[in-house]
Amino acid sequence: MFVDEVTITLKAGDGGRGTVSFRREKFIPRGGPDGGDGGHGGSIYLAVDANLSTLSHLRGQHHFHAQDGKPGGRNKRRGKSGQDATILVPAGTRVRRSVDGPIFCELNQVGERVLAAKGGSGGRGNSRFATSTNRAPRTYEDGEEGEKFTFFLELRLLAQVALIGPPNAGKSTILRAITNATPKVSGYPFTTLTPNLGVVDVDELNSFVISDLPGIINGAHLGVGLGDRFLRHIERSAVLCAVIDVGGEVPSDPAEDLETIIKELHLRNARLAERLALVIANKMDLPNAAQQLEMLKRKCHLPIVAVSALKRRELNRLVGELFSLVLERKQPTEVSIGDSGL
Ligand SMILES: Nc1nc2c(ncn2[C@@H]2O[C@H](COP(=O)(O)OP(=O)(O)OP(=O)(O)O)[C@@H](O)[C@H]2O)c(=O)[nH]1
Ligand SMILES: [Mg+2]
Repeated sequence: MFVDEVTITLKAGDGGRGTVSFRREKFIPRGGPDGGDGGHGGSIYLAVDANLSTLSHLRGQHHFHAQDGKPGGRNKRRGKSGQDATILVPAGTRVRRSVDGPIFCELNQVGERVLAAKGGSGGRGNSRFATSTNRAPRTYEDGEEGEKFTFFLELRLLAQVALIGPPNAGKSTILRAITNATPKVSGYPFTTLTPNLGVVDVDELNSFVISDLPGIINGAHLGVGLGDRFLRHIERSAVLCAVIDVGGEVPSDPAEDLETIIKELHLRNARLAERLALVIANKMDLPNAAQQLEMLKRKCHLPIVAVSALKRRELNRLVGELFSLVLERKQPTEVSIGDSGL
């Protein structure tokens, strides 16, 4: 499941209280004030962790506290400061203090760290209040309260790859097979009504995000079918990949399906068509597939990877090809899940 929004409350640590105390030494009958200051409360930071790709780790835990500072000690000793706390988030996390309020911050780069709630300062101990007229003050300060906020976090996933193609070509089946996402798959057109996103784990260190868009048909750029709204989403992905069904009943022509997709991309925006980098010939397990693949190869100038998403054939090769393309065109572009335009 993709968690795109979470609400958390943060309470930074309170400062420690200043202390009232007087020096007591053997041969000095009336020692001066020596109460130390309280320690500072711990602050809470938000920081980007390169290994996170969702906000789901924050689902079970909504409240975060940093440690309070300790009271001051005798001998002007400052109390111990509370430890800071750090909440890790994936790159692309947008933070607000109210649901539709202004953006408080956006964390996009690994290594970025933002102070989210500041710990309270420690209070002063009585040694700080001594004056020439008041040499034995009993005055002290309480520590300042740590800041307390509710934050709304929203993750804008970067979908480097978008799967596009005619309805029923098997786009969602591919997404299910190579990612942790579980979009609905069914044998009728327009099963997918809104884009789905999934993370492809290439190996232990590398992953990329891929989206599966609703089927594109003739006239999509004019809003036919589910149309235009989804072409808008493709515009944010650096690598476009056409999924074509090559297992259909003859005389269906997969090259024609591909032509339609390319034409629709062109009509929407010529630059989009240039981003089409790979054709996935799907349903290779079906009897007509080999013959239709040949037809497609004759007319298609793009690289083709032939797979069976259903039988999970050649999917490792597909993931390898997609990842090379992602590295080649490394230019993060955004798809926001939960985008109100969907
Ligand atoms: N035989 C065979 N069937 C497949 C393969 N991949 C997908 N299918 C079937 O094709 C049908 C459509 O699959 P989907 O993944 O829903 O297709 P889609 O492209 O997401 O379709 P829309 O969401 O409607 O655009 C389903 O019945 C799948 O089981 C495959 O490799 N071989
Ligand atoms: Mg689908």
